[in-house]
Amino acid sequence: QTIGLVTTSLALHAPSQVAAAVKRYANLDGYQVLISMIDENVNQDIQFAINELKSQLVDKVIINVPLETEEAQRIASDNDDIVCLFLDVDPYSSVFNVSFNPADGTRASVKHLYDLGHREIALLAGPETSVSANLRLKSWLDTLNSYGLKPVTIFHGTWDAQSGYAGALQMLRETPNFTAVLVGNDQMALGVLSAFHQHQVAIPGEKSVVGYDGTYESSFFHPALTTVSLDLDLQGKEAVRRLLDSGHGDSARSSSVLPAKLIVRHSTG
Ligand code: IPT
Repeated sequence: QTIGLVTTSLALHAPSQVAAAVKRYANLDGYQVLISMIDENVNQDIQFAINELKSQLVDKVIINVPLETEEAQRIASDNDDIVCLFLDVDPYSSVFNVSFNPADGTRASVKHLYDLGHREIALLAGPETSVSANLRLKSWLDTLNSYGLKPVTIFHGTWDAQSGYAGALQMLRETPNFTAVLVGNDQMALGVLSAFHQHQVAIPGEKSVVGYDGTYESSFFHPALTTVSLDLDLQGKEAVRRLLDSGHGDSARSSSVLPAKLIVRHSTG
């Protein structure tokens, strides 16, 4: 028996860790996993990927691609001959999903910086096309606002280290007075650390850095990254379990919102 996984680029650490978990837990249940990777958030590609899986007689598919609620709803109804479970949609939408609370970890990270005395905080969010990136950004802004603060600046990157590096350099040039930066994911935070090292900016002496994802590698960054940790292994596990349980009709399709939690390491002070 086989389940499908349609995923965004596996060059990104979070989706690759989710794919590894999906494969592991599916195998434990006696299922194989067929993976179809797409590069861009283009609907055509998703349907193409789903069709590819359907042609292999796959009737249960996990979709880890950033999707607005309406797009996800359309994909689910266009493919009502199979079960689609979404991993990167608004957690509180009506589509069948297993996703992360976008607010608990972000709130804790802002509070952490506030309690350390930071008031000049810069934001480096993920791409504007990503639902999760926007939800994280919104929660940062709401929490800063609740402390009577506004961000020094807001940048958007593309999830990879290069974009974090470029964003940090631009911040150093344009608004160098910030004392901390909240970053939308660990890979971009890696690029930020690199830019700061290159410009002899002490971390956390001069600037603190907070990542997001808690990917395995983030504890080996220098300094070890303070980050909002997502249990990506648990997301894969829950997705497989809920997908396999969904065989028994619509009522068996129960979504789940997993917690995100701040891990304090050495990049903040
Ligand atoms: C999200 C990651 O947080 C981010 O780092 C990036 O890898 C992105 O996925 C790729 O789409 S996690 C997602 C399940 C919200």
